[in-house]
Amino acid sequence: MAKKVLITETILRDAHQSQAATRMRLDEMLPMLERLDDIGYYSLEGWGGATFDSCLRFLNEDPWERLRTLKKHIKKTPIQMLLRGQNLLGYKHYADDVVEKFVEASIRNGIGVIRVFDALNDERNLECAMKAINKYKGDYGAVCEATICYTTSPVHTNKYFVEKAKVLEQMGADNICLKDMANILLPYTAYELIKDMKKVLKPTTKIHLHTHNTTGTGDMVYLKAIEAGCDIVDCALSSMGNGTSQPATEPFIATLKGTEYDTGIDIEKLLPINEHFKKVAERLEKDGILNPKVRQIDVNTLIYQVPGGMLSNLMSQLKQAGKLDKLTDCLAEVPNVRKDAGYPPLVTPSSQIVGTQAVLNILQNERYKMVTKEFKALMKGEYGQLIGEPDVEILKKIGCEDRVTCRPADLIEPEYEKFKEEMKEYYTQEEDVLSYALFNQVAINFFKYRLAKDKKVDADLAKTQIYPV
Ligand SMILES: [Mn+2]
Repeated sequence: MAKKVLITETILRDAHQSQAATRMRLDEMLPMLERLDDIGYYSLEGWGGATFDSCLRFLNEDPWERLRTLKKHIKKTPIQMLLRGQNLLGYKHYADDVVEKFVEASIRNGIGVIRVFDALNDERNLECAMKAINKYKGDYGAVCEATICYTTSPVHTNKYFVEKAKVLEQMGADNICLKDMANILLPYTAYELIKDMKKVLKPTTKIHLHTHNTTGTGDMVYLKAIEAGCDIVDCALSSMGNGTSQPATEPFIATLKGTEYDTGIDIEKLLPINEHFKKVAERLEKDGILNPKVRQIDVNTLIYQVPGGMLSNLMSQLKQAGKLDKLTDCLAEVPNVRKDAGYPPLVTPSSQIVGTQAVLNILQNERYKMVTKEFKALMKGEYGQLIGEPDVEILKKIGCEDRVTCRPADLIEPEYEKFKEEMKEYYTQEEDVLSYALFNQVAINFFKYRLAKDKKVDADLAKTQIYPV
């Protein structure tokens, strides 16, 4: 039976987040939006992740205005976003009223697929966002895509992932995304895992696979996953594909052409679009934002199971301390810390928390002599439930015997009105409150810039440009 494989194009979000610190500007996307809309992709990932932060912090763009503009030009293909569960697009848990308002505003402004994940795979951190997506999606035909972060450990068995998929489906997921942020999922493992997931999920529930090509296995992972019944895969146009980004779109479409999995996408239509993004990539390289090295295969992750971004963080921390010679010791300490903490998947923010703690353990010559505030919070259960049991002796040593066992957001009072009050002098739309809730001072700085530009009250501030023209 012929089974058309669907493709999500990530050139507008993860491709430049992974290769160029999320610095692609809206004006660099605009000329190609109608063409991208005509390709026949399942979705165009274009918002969420780090784009929101980058718009406010570096690009002087209103992220909501970016979304509305994308929607104006992309009429047929759903725009996809990445949402960090109860953290939304920020770095801490928010109260439920803020989560609901954020989801509603995202859908109302044009999001068609919301991919929602939690770094610890604690479904209680997805509950509120998923309920909100399902509450508002109907009016706009949006899709609720619940995510499982893939990782390896003695407790992360196929059975664990399959049960998790079933739970998320029961909670109201239309799609299940398997998110391999570090490219550690291997082709034959992917085959087995997706076969098993397909067996328990409803035939209408789509499986969406996300990986990168950091370690060079990405295309093979997709191919085996498709043979196992995977419905959708994430690719990035070759100008910003491969390496730390997604496997490239064009070779993958060519690979499937004429087979039972044929995507139906006309590869020739992609050529002019890719030519355009080649120029954007050149601009980013010229500005020192895109380092061509990100396109090379890096097998370190396959060996140390440490994601690329985390490895470079470790190295810079050690370099600062003048202890680069301790890198091997630190790499060996990472799996120990991870075990002590109940095997969290290594994705933001847990990757940084575990990595920094490993460095402290080595540099202090004593394990857990010093701990970061974040490591304590992780061990206490403030980020959510850890699937392995954290080490009791260590809990005692760092003063974490009193642990959080409820859904972390149950401890947060409603906070939307408080945020609204705090930023009222800059209020122009409900979305501004949400920008402020997530990025406080960074949002205020942007509001000031916007005010100056609109009212021309401070010509100098209004002229401020991040990039030379
Ligand atoms: Mn990714």
